[in-house]
Amino acid sequence: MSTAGGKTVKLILATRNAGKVPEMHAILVDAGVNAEISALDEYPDIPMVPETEPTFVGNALLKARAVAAHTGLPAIADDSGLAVDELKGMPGVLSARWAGRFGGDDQDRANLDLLLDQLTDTPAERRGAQFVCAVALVMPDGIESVSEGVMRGRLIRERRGENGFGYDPVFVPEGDSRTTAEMAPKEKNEISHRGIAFRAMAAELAEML
Ligand code: ITT
Repeated sequence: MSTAGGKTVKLILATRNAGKVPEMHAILVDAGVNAEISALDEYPDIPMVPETEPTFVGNALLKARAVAAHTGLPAIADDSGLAVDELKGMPGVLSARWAGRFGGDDQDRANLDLLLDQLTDTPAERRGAQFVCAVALVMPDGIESVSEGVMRGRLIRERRGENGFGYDPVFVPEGDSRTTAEMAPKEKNEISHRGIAFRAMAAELAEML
């Protein structure tokens, strides 16, 4: 395995979703960084930071700064969402709670039902949208770096596919005819806003070390 400077770097990924850790690890290894990554479930005493900023970059920085300050380790955080052309970029940073606060599986279903309702009268040529992801890296010495990824596409009228989460069942990326819920996870990562942003951040980190 190739590593930056041959040493292992310890990182905290500011998420309670432990499933993101192996994905991040693989992207870092590809960039030549051998990292030992922990998620927040290993630090139960770190308080949840409310995502109060109006931008993805702002929220990602909020989370990464809080975790770096608390642990003294390099911290990575992401924020993402769907920006719909017809809704002037919304739900944007409100994507996770667009239909209000439901929790659990009902949350994604309610968010998507509401979005489809809102776009009922919107014709095909105005159904453009993009997924956006911002990733922030905050080093203990205060150095910060932000990377963004965008995946453009269009919204269809009915759900298709079982993979993914959130708005995936109605999002068809540019250049494809399937929704991102009809793609294998690896295939989606290659073109996704999150994949693009994380790979850019991994390259930045490789440079810093
Ligand atoms: P964390 O903040 O704890 O990481 P989260 O995924 O709920 O979890 P976000 O604030 O990043 O938090 O919200 C992203 C929302 O945007 C998510 O709930 C989805 O509704 C939507 N979203 C983001 N990326 C998506 C993707 O790849 N596919 C489908 N929906 C996505």
